[in-house]
Formats: sequence, C-alpha cells, structure tokens
Amino acid sequence: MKRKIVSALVCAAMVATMVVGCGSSSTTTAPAEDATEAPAEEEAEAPAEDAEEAPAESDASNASGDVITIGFAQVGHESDWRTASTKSCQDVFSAENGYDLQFVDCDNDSAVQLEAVRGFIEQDVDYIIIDPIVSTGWDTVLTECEDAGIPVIVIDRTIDDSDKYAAWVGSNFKTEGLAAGEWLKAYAAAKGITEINALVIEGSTGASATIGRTEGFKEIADREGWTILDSQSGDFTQDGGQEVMESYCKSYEGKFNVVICQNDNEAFGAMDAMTAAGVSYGVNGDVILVSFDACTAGLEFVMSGDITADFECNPLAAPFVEEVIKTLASGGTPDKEVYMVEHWYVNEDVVPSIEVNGETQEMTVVTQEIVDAQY
Ligand code: GZL
Repeated sequence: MKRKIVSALVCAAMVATMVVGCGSSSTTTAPAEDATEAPAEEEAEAPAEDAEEAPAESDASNASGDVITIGFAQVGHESDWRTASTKSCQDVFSAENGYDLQFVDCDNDSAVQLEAVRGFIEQDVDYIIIDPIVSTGWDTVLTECEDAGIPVIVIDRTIDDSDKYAAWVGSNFKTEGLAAGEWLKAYAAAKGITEINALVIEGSTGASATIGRTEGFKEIADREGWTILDSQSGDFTQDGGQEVMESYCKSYEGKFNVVICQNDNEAFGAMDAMTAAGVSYGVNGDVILVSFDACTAGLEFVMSGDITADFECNPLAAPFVEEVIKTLASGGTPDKEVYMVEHWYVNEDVVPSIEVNGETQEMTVVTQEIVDAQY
C-alpha cells in the first residue's frame, strides 16, 4: 500500500494562495439538534518513512471544464480545528475552482452523517468526502456509494470496518500521543520532576483521534510507571474541558501535576476551571498542561507559557484531497493513505528533540511568526 507524507507548512502556504478571490456555491445543511455517543474503534497504522512533495497549486478548474459536485459530510463544528478543516475544503472546492460543494455539518451525530452520505448518493454527486465521527458502521453505506459509482475520500479520522474508499488523508493520532508522552518524560527529567500524576481530558468517545492519542500517551505512561488518575471525555469542546476539569479539581485536589487535554478547546476550558480553583498551570505553574491540535489560539497560549506543549494535528487536508480527485478523474490510482506532517510546539527549549517510532523529531519553540502563520 503506497503512502505519502505532506508538509503542514507547505499546505498552509498553498491554502493561503488559493483563498484569494474564492467564493463558494456550496449548500450548507443546518446541523441536527443533538449529538449521540459513538461506539469504540481502532487506530490508523503508523505512517511511512518518506515525505513526498506537496501537490502543485490547484489550477482553477477541472480538465473537463464541467462543474464537479462534491458532497462533504463533516463531523461538526466543535473546535477551532474543525473550523479550519471546514474552511480548507470550502476554500479549495469553491465555484471559482470549478466545484459545487454540498456541505453537511453533522453536529457529531453518526446517524445524521450516514443520512448525509445517502443524500449525496441520491443527488448523484461526483465525489463524496467524509470525516467519520466514528470509524465503525461504514461498510453498508460505502457499498452503496460503490454501487452508485461515486468515489469516496476519507479525511482526518479513520474508517476501520471497510476499505471501500479511494484514499484517506489525515494524521497518525497514536504518534501524537506517543510524542506527548516522550516529550513529558524528557521534560520531567530536565525539570527534576520524579513523579507524574496525570489527569486526561479525552476527546469525543469513539473518535479515532481520541483512541489514538489515549493509546499513545498511555503506552508511555505504562512504560514509565506514571499514574493516570482519571481519563474522561470532554468531547473536544471548551465547555466539555471546563466541566471535566472542574470535577477533577474537586476530586483530585492537590494530587495531580499534569493535565493532558486532547485538543486545544478542551485546554481553554481546563485553564478557566483551574484558574477558578486556584490551581496554577503552565511553564511557571504547579501543573504541566499538554494539548493537541496547535491551532492559532493554542499556540498563543504556548507562547504565553499557559500551555506547556501542544502537539499539532494539521487540518488543511483539502489541497491533498483535490490531488486525489484529479488522479481519479484522469483514470489513475491515488495513494491509499496520505499522512500530514505534524509539528510539536513548546514554550521553552528544555527538550530540543524526542524520538518517536524510531525517528528523531524536533520540538519547535513557538514564536510570533509561527503563531501568525498557523491555521
Ligand atoms: C483530529 C480531529 C479532532 C481534533 C479536534 O484530527 O478529528 O476533532 O483534534 C476535533 O479539535 O474536534
């Protein structure tokens, strides 16, 4: 199986180039009212070694000159990361670029997401993009897409009970969790911290991002003999992070020195809760605060020292999805997996690099320039 690894920075530059003058003829469907819990699921495999060049800048229309209709079933609107992911697709698959984007915000509801995909089949769109809220329960509807002759491209989270899709473009979430653990080991040693008592605020239950980050960090925690006092879902939202952290501050008062938030919005909520409870955090605080995503606001808190380290998850997949579509349109076979390159951000240069999956990875000290260039 061929794999490709693409750079987040090049991707961001490409999206910035493509944004100028883009409108969109997309149709947006209002999200459903309530979200439902999702069943558990597996994690994606480790990425390949070699990184490949990012695609050439998108030319303004497809070869045939006809409008390409794309149905996009998005997870929801729960985080800054999600907003950036949606914008990446809306900027690339715009009317000016020769597309008609049918966008559905599934509001973290798996039933709504399956219904949206079936709606795209009804509409007989040319391509379907799915960011799967959960990674199981997909084979039936993907078979229906296959029977209808509509190629499916999966982005971000993984589908694990079917391979009836043309390609997946996303991140290795377990690697992100491993990186957080390896960095924490090195950081604690450098700071003379000999005992780790961690609280974890997980993402949405059943999401591959949650499963992978949890698995990766726990692998290091088990290896190092750390204590994970508790691990509850904050559903990738700021309110969720605050609610869980408020409860943690009561239940584990004075017993924890690390908080792992599985995305930035949860970290923002956790910060509010710890401040209200009189718990100090960050580079100069009693609690090491670790986050994932590294959105602009998250990196601003890394630069201020409130978040000690932030492990990036790159949301700007659309230019690489367009590359898959062009390959399919020209009768080619796209790479089955396209991995986005991630960067690990810190406030201070205490740990210059870490080793993850046998590979040395640099830690990046956040500067204003990096913040300004982020998504
Ligand atoms: C990760 C993505 C996660 C982000 C969250 O790829 O699925 O969902 O980490 C988002 O911010 O809600």
